[in-house]
Amino acid sequence: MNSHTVFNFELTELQNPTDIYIKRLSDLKDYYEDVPKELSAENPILYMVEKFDKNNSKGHLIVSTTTIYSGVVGNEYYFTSGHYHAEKFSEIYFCLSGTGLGLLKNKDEEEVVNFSEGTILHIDYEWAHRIINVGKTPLKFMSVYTFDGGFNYGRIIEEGGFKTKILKDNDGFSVERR
Ligand code: M6P
Ligand code: ZN
Repeated sequence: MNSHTVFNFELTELQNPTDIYIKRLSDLKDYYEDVPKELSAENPILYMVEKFDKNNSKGHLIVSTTTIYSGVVGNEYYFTSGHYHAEKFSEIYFCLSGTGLGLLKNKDEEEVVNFSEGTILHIDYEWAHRIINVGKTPLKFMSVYTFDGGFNYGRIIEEGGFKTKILKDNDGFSVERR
């Protein structure tokens, strides 16, 4: 039987994921300000999501790990698409390894928080959330969220996207607001 244990800390791995998918640059090209032609042709994998979605129905919790690889598209560090939740349900992100930032957005308000190994980010249901890897190694985080929360990707686009850009700046990063 698929037991009640879902995560092994020593391996930092989900046990028996029920779904695994990757996101490539072609899936996110509209989110970046400048996509160089060569990189577009290369179409790198930007991140991978592994999910443990045992019941996939009302009332259940979903656990996932997301691994964002290290790299830039133009000047922008790799990030997740980011989304609002469709319903009023919050989420927890726990950074397992790497160096990153969390970008949170509630209508016109945007906040950037540190999100590196050991950080637990409590995401209130009003806030859209995106994670950016600003380090040289993959950034891996676990999330725990409800089936009932659902996803709303369109609302960020309707609002004109995230205005905060996280750019490569020498060896580090700079935060710019458009
Ligand atoms: C986490 C969770 C998932 C989400 C994934 C990637 O694993 O929040 O629900 O799908 O990150 O984030 P996004 O879908 O915004 O690209
Ligand atoms: Zn979410």
